[in-house]
Amino acid sequence: MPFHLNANHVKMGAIALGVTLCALALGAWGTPPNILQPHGYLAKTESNLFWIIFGIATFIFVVVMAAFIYSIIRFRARPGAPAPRQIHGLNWLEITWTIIPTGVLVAVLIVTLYTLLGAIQQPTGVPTMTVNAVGHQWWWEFQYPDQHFVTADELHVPVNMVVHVNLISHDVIHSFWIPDLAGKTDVIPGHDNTMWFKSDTPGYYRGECAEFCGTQHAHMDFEVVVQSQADYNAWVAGQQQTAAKPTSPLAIAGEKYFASAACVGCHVINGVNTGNLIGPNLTHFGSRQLIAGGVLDNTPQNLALWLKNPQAIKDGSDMPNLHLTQQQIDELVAYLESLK
Ligand code: HEC
Ligand SMILES: [Cu+2]
Repeated sequence: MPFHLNANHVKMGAIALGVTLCALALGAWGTPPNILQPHGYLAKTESNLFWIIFGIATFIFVVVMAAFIYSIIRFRARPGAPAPRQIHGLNWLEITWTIIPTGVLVAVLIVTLYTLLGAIQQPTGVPTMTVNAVGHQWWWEFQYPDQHFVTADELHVPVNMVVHVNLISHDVIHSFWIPDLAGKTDVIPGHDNTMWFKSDTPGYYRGECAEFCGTQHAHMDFEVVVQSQADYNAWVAGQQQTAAKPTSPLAIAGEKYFASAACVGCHVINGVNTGNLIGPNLTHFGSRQLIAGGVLDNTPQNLALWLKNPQAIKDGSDMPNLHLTQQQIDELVAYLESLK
């Protein structure tokens, strides 16, 4: 039976187009990190490239679909109509539809090369700083080699600064990605990569590991905090301090317990113990937003859950269930949350 275009086909086409447009609109909206809402030099350059290629692709899609729909309607089979003219082997047509796609691909190649080789080169005359981002299964450590301190889960940088990031892996291949600020770069054991970014608006930007690195890969997030130079300086000065001495009796008991328990075998709190151990440095734990790579937000309730049994929260994590009593948990929560 010959195909007849009817009102239902048109409706189905309209619905498909509507769903596609809604999905695109949703993708460009909301709070999750979003490459279409760039807040930094690199991310903007990269999203410009995306829009150019998307524009070219959309144009081609519309032209091809229009020709397609036109021919379906114009040349639809009618009872008794003669067979359409056969055009197989028509040279000018073959040549045209070889040349046009070649031209399109060359245009895409040129804008891509321009972006790769030119636009994303580091701008000159802008102040720079260096941090080391160390990927661990499954959390990020941030070392500030020039300011001499170490933190985790949270990377603070001043606005409008070119930040060089040395990417170091402690175990397997990870990938460092701050969608709002820059594209991803692999973090490979034994092969130290680097990347850089520059942000232009203060704010919080979610970063994530973008290379599957084990069961808790999805809980390997971090937060980039872009601050004014003055706020950043104040934060650095705070991080350079040794841990605050606890004042409440509960927190004092927590410090005592921390120093005497297994915790010191894996975690450092500057002023309590030393080293560069296998878990996050907790000196200023109370000032951070995330617990253990974003598996939980940092609240006293969530910290209590984490300490009760890390394995129930983040199965496979290197922090074992230490079978703490409720009293020990309350003390540790009071102490750790006081470490601003
Ligand atoms: C065997 C090593 C080990 C021991 C012992 C250990 N931890 Fe951990 N801890 C870790 C690791 C590894 C992580 C990061 C886990 C992850 O995100 O996957 C962690 C995460 C944490 C975090 C979240 C830190 C952050 O910045 O997100 C806190 C708080 C914490 N541990 C407290 C403690 C306390 C208190 C003790 C002692 C009662 C303790 N840990 C004992 C290895 C250990
Ligand atoms: Cu990872």
